[in-house]
Amino acid sequence: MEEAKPVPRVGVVVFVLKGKSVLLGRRRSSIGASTFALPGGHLEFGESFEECGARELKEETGLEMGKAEYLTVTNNLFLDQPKPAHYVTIFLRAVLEDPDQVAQNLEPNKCDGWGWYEWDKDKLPQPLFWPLQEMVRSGFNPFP
Ligand code: 8DG
Ligand code: MG
Ligand code: MG
Repeated sequence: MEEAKPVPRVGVVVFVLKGKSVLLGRRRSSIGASTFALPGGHLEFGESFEECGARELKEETGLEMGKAEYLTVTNNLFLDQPKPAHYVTIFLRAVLEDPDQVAQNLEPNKCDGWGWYEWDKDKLPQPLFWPLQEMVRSGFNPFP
C-alpha cells in the first residue's frame, strides 16, 4: 500500500518561566536529537492550546502548569529528515502552579533531562533546537 501523503501537524510548546530562567530538556527524539528544546508536543483533537501545553508539560516533567498565555506561532519545516515533517508550532508562556515543584524526566526515551537556564544568548545551553535557536537569534524574548 502507498504511504499516506504527509500533512502539517500542530505542535504546542511552553516557555515555562521561573525567575530569569526557562525550562529546557535535551531531546532524544529523531527530530533535533541532542539539542535543547522546550517541553511540548502534538495538539490532540478537541484540545485548546493551553490544555495541550499543560498536558504535555505534565506528561514530560510532572510539573503543573499555572497561568499561561499565547506568545507566537512559527511554521517549521523539517524536510531533510529521514521522515520529513512540517509543524505549525504554537508557543505559550506559563508560570508553575507551585514554583518549588521539581521537574522529573518522565519520558527518558525522549529526553535526557530537564534543567532551568537563564534566558541570555550567552548563557543558554548549546546546541539549541533550531526553531528555538532561530528565535534567540531574532532577539525574541519570552518574558513579559
Ligand atoms: P507527543 O507524542 O507527546 O504528542 O509528542 P512529542 O514527542 O512530545 O512531540 P515533540 O517532538 O516534543 O513536539 C512536537 C513538535 O513540535 C516537534 O517535533 C517540532 C515542534 N517544536 C518546535 N519547537 C519545539 C520545541 O522547542 N520543543 C518541542 N518539544 N517541540 C518543538 O517547532
Ligand atoms: Mg510529549
Ligand atoms: Mg515533547
